[in-house]
Amino acid sequence: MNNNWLENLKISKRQNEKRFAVLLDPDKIPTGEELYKWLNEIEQSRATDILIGGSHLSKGNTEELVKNAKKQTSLPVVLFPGSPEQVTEHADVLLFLSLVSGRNADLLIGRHVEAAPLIMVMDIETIATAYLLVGDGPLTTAAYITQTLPIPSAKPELAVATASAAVLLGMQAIYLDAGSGAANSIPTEVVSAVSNAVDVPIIVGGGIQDFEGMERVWAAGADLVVLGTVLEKVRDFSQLTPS
Ligand code: 1GP
Repeated sequence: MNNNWLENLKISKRQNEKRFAVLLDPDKIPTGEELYKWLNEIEQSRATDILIGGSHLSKGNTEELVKNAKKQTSLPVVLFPGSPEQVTEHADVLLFLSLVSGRNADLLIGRHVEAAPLIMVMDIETIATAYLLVGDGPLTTAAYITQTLPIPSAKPELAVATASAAVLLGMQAIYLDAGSGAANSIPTEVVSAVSNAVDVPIIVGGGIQDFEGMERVWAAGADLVVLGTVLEKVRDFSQLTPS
């Protein structure tokens, strides 16, 4: 099992080279010619990574989308799976997520036990990732589907304690998520508190709308910023260039 993606992310972190991922939700992105055009635009944008997955999929085909993203772009394709069914070895990297902000045993370890025998025989870089939902509502799909309470935004110390525990348990990256389409992105105070407390790469997403929003979380210590909803709606990178 190689670990190139994580090593590269650590190098980016050390060199303060901020990265930006486009999240493709298999349920919400176009197919056919439209998908082809969108993947070309992603390839030509300043995006450094592609994440694929969703907390709740009803019709999308993750494996097909991964294969298309691999074929039509040169960016690393990173799985961000909401369930074991979304795991495919055609991606470069698997974020093996444990929902450490919640107390749902299934999402802390249960699904992982189901998926592990398959993952062990796959040739895919697998990164133990602590996944923290943070926010105060309105209720996001992620919070509803996982049936967990997010960490309150005004309590950075709870996010720090949670992220620290995850690192002590051996987790290799932290994903701070306000939830897809969240009304408010993660407060910069939470990002900077977690970034100051732990050394592992920090991924931040949820509710980020524009370049200024990305810059704010980068400046607070995020190493990789993830954008999904805003790009699904407009499929246009112009709001992500400095004004
Ligand atoms: C969701 O962090 C991702 O898990 C991206 O969120 O869709 O709000 O950009 P958005």
